[in-house]
Amino acid sequence: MTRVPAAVDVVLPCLNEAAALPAVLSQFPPGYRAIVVDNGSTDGTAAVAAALGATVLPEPHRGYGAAVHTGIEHASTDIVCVLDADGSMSPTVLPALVAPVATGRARLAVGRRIPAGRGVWPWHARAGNALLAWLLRRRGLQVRDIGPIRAFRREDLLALGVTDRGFGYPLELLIRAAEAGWSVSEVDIDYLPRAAGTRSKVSGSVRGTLRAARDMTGVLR
Ligand SMILES: Nc1nc2c(ncn2[C@@H]2O[C@H](COP(=O)(O)OP(=O)(O)OP(=O)(O)O)[C@@H](O)[C@H]2O)c(=O)[nH]1
Ligand SMILES: [Mg+2]
Repeated sequence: MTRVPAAVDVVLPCLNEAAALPAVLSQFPPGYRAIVVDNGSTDGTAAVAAALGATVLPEPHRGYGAAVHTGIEHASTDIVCVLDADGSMSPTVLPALVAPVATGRARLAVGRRIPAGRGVWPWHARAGNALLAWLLRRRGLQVRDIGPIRAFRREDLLALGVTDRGFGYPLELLIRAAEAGWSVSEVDIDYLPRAAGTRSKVSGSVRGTLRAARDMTGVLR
């Protein structure tokens, strides 16, 4: 099992990312196909994505997990990736995440964000993230980030049965992977400033951080 897949669907959860999508989609490696899941954006995200050739799915239920889950359900490739659409990470790193899954070295590959420059990753978000990663390592999963970029086999992921539909989704996914004894490969990736003209929904604001903390705490209970 060392072949490189001919096609990989990439799920992009999107809430008002029209300004970021052109640069993100233009960097897709050959064979990687964008599925933009639009969560009621009001900035023309869906039209921009469609004009750039992405598959666009509307998701009426708000929340990161709701969008990601819908995208994975609609994906049709064996291996699927998930990537933030705000320009904070480049799709050019996706093949490095797909490789360990394609060869069978890992059931799940996740990106470990390495901030490219100061101010990219607010301290409160980073501290919470480090604490959660430590809790996961105590459960036997060797990760240093609860990152929003990952690759996996579609059937595997759907069988894990992640139920959170908000910002607890990435943490619940890792907890379930640990419980299922999955091999997880963590790949260093550059964490870039989000695209100009887009607004943070999560860690860039106190409100967003509190929402993510609430969702994640719910997962840990
Ligand atoms: N579908 C959907 N996507 C969302 C929602 N909230 C955020 N997103 C998307 O999820 C991704 C991550 O959201 P961000 O706002 O970048 O969150 P973050 O990376 O923690 O915060 P920043 O550090 O400010 O970038 C982006 O692609 C958003 O467009 C939501 O409610 N629904
Ligand atoms: Mg972001």
